[in-house]
Amino acid sequence: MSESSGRQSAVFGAVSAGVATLRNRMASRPKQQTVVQPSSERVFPSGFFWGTATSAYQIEGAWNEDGKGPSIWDTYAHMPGRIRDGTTGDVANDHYHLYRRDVALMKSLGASAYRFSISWPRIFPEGRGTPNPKGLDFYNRLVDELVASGIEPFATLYHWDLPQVLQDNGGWQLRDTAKAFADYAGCVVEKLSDRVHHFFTINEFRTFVDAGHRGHTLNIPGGDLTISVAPGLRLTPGELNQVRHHAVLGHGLAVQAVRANARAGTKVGPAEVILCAVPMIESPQHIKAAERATRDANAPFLTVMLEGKYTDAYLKKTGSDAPRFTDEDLKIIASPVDFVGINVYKPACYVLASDNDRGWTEVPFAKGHPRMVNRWLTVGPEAIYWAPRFVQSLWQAKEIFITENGCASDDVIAADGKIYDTDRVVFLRSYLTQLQRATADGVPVKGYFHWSVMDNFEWTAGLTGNRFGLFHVDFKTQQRVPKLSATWFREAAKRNAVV
Ligand code: PNW
Repeated sequence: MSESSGRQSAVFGAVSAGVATLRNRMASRPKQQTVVQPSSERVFPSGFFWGTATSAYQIEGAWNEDGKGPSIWDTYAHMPGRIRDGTTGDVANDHYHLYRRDVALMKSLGASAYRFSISWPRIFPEGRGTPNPKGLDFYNRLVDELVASGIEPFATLYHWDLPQVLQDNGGWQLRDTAKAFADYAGCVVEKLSDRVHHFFTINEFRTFVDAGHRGHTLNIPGGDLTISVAPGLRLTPGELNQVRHHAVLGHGLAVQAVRANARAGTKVGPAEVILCAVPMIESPQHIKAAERATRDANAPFLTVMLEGKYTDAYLKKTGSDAPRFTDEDLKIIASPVDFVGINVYKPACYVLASDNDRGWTEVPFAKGHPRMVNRWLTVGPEAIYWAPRFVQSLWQAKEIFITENGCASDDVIAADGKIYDTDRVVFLRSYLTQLQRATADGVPVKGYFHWSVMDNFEWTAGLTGNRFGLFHVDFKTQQRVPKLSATWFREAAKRNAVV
């Protein structure tokens, strides 16, 4: 309705007169700010860490500088046809040289924590022996910069970049690699634990082990998807189970190396991509079924690390392909940890209670079940509620970190120079709503690390395939531009709440 219209009817004229009277009345009242607020603020506990995450190979570049040895990812990315867009991590985000700028980006987000990984072959180009001082210097400088910026450093000791020399000798198929990993871990924590108070042993056991040594098949809407990563082997099931065993053994030995070499009070734990079975219906019998299914699904990794034994179901299922192990191995694998880190992107499956032997049945995904631009990223925000809940209920974890969560989007720079990644903002809000629900229910989640602070080398998708960052990166100019989601993250971190 327009008051300037010269063709007002009698009725409209009467309404206009009424509006004018109302406006006069309001003008005479003291000014009031009317802000529409959500009915309840979804606040996180005080001291909750708001962080972002990256890994060495995906951002550092400088692949052969300052005495660094080659890793299996240098080798793999240089093999023709392995990376979809033909790019490599040789330069990637050039973070090795631009780390100060990148820490400033994190500061601009109001982030209070940063999870990065240390490149094993930068420290030990030969996998073991004498550490390379220039490699250690880089992480010293990075940690100093973080601390000076008020950002708590969280370091991952292994994010898939095994020194190539160790792979040449047999890699994780050898028990000895677990021992070499622990020696490297002991050296790093001795140097950094005066400033770094949290160490993750290994990132995503399941992905680098299964996808690297046989091909990892994911259950996704519309069918299965098999992913492969370095070193790109196709082992037999029995050999694969032995590699799984050596990886968790490496974790346990590394936990012991941290206890022996780090400053008192240093905390250590794994960062595993938990397979979370989500109850399709939230009622007691279906919740119980999902909890059981989650324990079963994680048998070779989280379950054995936190229970000190392989489940009967896992040993029965693997039969003659079961890993060979001793009781002493199991004790090492289950060395007590201070926290459990979990990467949560998606529900592994939805389940319902069943009166079969195992007590649960899987619900097949509908073909049209929503996903993000990545084919594998099935949307299911409740996964980030149930995953930490089950980690607490199954294994009584004292502290839990969400070590990764995020999504790729097909970001484009709009005519006004901005990047409107509305899909990522909606993803973030729905997942963090569920995470806040977990903290409100008393689950001890201490922090959230968004994958990732900036677009980076997304493994076989390369530099341009899948952009996971809050900052857009132009890999030609190394320019970083905040996306809309960066603004969202900043506001959430500032308010310590879902926004
Ligand atoms: C994680 N899945 O990998 C890794 O830890 C990161 O290095 C990686 O960049 C990030 O997630 C995004 O992909 C995953 O298929 C790979 O479910 C695959 C899956 C999950 C995580």
